[in-house]
Amino acid sequence: MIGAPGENGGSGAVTVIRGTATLLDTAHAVTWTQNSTGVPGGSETGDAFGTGVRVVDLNKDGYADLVIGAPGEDGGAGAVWWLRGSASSVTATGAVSAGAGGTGLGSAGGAHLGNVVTGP
Ligand SMILES: [Ca+2]
Ligand SMILES: [Ca+2]
Repeated sequence: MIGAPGENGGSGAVTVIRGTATLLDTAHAVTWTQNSTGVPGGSETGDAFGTGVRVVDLNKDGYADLVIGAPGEDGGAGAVWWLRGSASSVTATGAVSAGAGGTGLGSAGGAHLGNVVTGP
């Protein structure tokens, strides 16, 4: 998974490239933005979607999920997205997002939620 927070005028994007026996399957790369069908929100200049990225099986179903941060969302409050993994690839089905206000942080000012996404 590759974050490109400066893509599309700073709205940002994340590209998923699956691995193969030889290395990377770039022919089947899939790029996700907030304008992708099923992904909550909309791409706006400065969102910086993809600044923080992580692959982790959050719901413990055996498929790796994508966690994507956009610290520029909502004027710098920031937000985080979760795209579920599946048997075939990442899917927007059931995708959710949470902004700074939804995670207990103040939504005003520049919390920049999603600037870093980490975990076990
Ligand atoms: Ca946005
Ligand atoms: Ca999962």
